[in-house]
Amino acid sequence: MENSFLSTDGTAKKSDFISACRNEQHPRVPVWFMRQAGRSLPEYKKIRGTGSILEAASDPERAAQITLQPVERYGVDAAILFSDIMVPVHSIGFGIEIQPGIGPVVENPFESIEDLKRLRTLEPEIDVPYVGEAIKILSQECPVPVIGFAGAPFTVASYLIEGKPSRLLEKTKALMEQEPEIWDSLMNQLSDITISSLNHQIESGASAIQLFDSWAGLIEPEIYEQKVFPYSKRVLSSINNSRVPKIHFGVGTQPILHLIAVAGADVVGIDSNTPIDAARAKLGNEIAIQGNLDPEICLEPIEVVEKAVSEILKLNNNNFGHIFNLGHGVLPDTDPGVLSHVVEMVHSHKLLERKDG
Ligand code: 1CP
Repeated sequence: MENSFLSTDGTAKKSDFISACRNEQHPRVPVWFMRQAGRSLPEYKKIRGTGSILEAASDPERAAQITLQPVERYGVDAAILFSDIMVPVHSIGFGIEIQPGIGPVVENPFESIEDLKRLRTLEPEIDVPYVGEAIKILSQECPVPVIGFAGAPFTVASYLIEGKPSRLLEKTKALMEQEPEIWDSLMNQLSDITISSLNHQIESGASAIQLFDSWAGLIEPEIYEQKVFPYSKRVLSSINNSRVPKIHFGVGTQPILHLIAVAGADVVGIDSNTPIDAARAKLGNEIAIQGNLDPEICLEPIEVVEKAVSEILKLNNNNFGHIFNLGHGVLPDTDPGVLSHVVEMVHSHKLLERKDG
């Protein structure tokens, strides 16, 4: 069944989320939230422990439990594995820490050709066995599809080069322009790591994958096309299982939306500045869209949230290829009650049956 996902016991379960990824008919709009695991949930804080997120994510039982928390609390239509985009490069020993309140920090950032030696092929069963184990636990316990994910080569490269979160990406831009051969080698190595990581998650039971190229919109469209797009395309075209929907997401991608799609996505994730109807005008009605409630709006009074949710559902215009989500991740101060209300609102909005059957 196309609109279902398989659990490891071999039973096929129907899923509005999978149907929407495939732009097929289903009764109600599916919804999940980027960064729904962790963050503001009190039940997360209880079991999170005091170590780094990288430690919490490397304990498969705990990672599976955290992944399930938003499914249980909000009733979302998909779970996203509790992990981080830096896990694969961390696991091969690049020297990454995730600092609370900051994000990924690299002790010795990537600077020169010598640093290529610090990267190697990812052997998932040896380097990140806990990722597969967490997904296997979830295949048994999670009532909705589990989304596996990876950072796209560009976004991961930007952290390795900048050494810490940056919105200017000056060093990254300098390297890609001034050292094209080093850039190509770095991006190829990161592409191989990303492909191994995603295929491992799928083999372990992930029912969909999302490629996060969070910062793809921070570079000029022409540069994106030459220096970033080819690698993301290779990653998406190297997914072994064609049944697994592929979601491709970035912030500020309006000018490059067609490239985000033709890189090989089944679903294009859009940010809050890209109205759904504008995205469809660029992409056509065949490809599914994921998004795009502004996470900042979730901090506003509930009437403001309701209005914004209704507006998005209206702009979607009864299209089956819509997965409701935020335009970027849940903000740490978000009241979980607001997200529960958003899920109720989205679920109570009925999609009309397609006349063509
Ligand atoms: O729903 C979930 O929270 C699932 C797990 C998850 C995901 C999907 C985490 C846990 N991180 C991510 C993806 C991720 N990590 C992205 C892509 C999504 C996005 O754009 O937000 C990015 C860019 C990162 C890098 C990262 N890791 C940041 C952002 C830094 C920046 O440049 O602004 C941060 C703050 C982290 C740390 C992190 N990752 C995850 C958690 C729960 C945390 C917080 C740290 C902690 O609890 O110790």
